Amino acid sequence: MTIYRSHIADFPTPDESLFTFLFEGKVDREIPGATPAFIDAPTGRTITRSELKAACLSLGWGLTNIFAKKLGGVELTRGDTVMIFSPNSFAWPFALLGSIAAGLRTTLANSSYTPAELGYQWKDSGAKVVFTHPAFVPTVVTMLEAHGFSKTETRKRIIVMGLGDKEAIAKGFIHMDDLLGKGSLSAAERFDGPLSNETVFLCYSSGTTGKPKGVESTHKNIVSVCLMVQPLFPPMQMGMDVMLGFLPFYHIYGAVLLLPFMLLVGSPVVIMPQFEPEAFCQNIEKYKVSMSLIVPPVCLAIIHHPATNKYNLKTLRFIMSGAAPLGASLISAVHNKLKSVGANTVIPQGYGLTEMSPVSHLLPHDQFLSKVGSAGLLIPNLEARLVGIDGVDVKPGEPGELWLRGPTVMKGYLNNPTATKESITADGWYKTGDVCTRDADGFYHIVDRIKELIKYKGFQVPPAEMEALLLQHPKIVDAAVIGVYSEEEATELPRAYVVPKVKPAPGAESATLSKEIQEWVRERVAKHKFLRGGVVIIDQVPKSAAGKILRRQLRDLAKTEYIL
Ligand code: 4UU
Repeated sequence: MTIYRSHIADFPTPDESLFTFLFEGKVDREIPGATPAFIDAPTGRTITRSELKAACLSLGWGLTNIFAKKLGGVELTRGDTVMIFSPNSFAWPFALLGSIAAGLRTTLANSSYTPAELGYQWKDSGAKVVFTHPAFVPTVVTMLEAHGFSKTETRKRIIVMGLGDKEAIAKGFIHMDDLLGKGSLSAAERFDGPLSNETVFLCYSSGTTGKPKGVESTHKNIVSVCLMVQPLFPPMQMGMDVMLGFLPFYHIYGAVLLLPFMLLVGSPVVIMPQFEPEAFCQNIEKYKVSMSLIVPPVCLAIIHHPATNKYNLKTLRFIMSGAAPLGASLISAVHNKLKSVGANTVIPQGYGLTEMSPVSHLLPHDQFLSKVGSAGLLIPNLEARLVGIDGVDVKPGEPGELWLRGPTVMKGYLNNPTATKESITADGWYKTGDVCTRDADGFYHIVDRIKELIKYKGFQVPPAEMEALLLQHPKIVDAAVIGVYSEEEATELPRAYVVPKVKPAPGAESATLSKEIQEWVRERVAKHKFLRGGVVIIDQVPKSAAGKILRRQLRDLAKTEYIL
């Protein structure tokens, strides 16, 4: 067995609840309460750390002492799960941290989910209540009604998100404002004490195979990862650095690095509802933004969008890309483009997985050009192995599946011991499903993915879920879904190979059926799952003797095809 470690010495991480860790003791002593924590990009509204802490303790009190007792909501007690279903907003961190202060688990749902997709996560996670953006209330109501809740019952399970903007929403629903300002969790009521094994986040990931599963990230996982990331992050200057936050908070990348991690380092996050090139550049100028976290397609926008030339981007010194591969040429191109407008920006990469809470590798900012294209170095406290298909560790420099061990490996998949056992060995190694090489300097390169997963712009598209959906189409008898890489969009695109009941003639007839299937899927799934890579009609899905789809064969086939 060859075990690799970080070049940075390991250190112990505390056994504290996430809330206590961020707002009590050492961190609280080091960062003044008057430091801005979050800024709402569209309005400029700002909240300081001490205001945030007070509001979260107040919301936590409201959730456990007012929601059921005074407002007719359902009872919420420690360990219950609440769902957050909203695009980024100023109210989002309050919903998360207020729930955490009250000892609740939070399950974070993609805000472009359809009622059916949301319903899957609602049921699987066992959530009792949904925090949602005012515009999304109808989706949640539809979802809850599909799960048998009456109109009155749905009102007990929805909390409309917002701070001081209650007038804007439909009457009859409980609003976050109704829970605020009525009391505050005392130290005794707060969620304190050793918590290493208690779940705080339940994000959904399909892992190496199958449908999305609830990833149980514990307080210890999240507290640890924040501390472990710090030594490889560029040093931040409190009072100087400003982070632009558009990555969705509901994905673990944003949920950890834009929220608890930034509260630990003490630099404010300017919250954008979503990525939009003009607003991105405008906000950098307006808020003198110095750093941002991105996914690879954002590089294309920076290179090609006219807004890059229109605004002052000189303050932008650091952007980190993660969640999908970013090629060396794109890194150089975006670096040069930013240089041409006067910004000397470093663009390192990070690598991670939901199951690793989520970061495991970071490229040091001062080596982003010398090690361009590398996913970086192992962060401290983690051990890594590169394992061949024979289960034996590969020789140095050779590609192998990355296995990881340490305090940030998830507790497991919720209510799914079989999947947990398949992905975490008895001695604690998490099998990533990604194939890497490690060079002589300890830098890792992600070279392949052996799991089924497709990533569209950093979002997971689980093939098994797409295939199950396609099999419900009346004209389809078999289907397989893979990802095809698009240079133009710097992302994989989901492509379906389908076997129709009645084979259409090649040409126009086939094209019509492909279009029809693409449209049918569009009506049923969140936008990141649209079959943007096309629908290809085939005679047979290649399968192993055991009936497993041979995705590799389809990927090879895809390389020879050109589809509009
Ligand atoms: C090639 O995408 C994530 C988490 C990403 C992340 C988080 C914090 C990156 C940097 C960071 O600092 O999680 P999931 O669960 O949605 O997807 C995980 C999968 C990986 O298994 C891998 O296949 O996404 C892919 N992936 C990458 N691939 C993630 N980062 C990279 C990368 N290069 N840099």
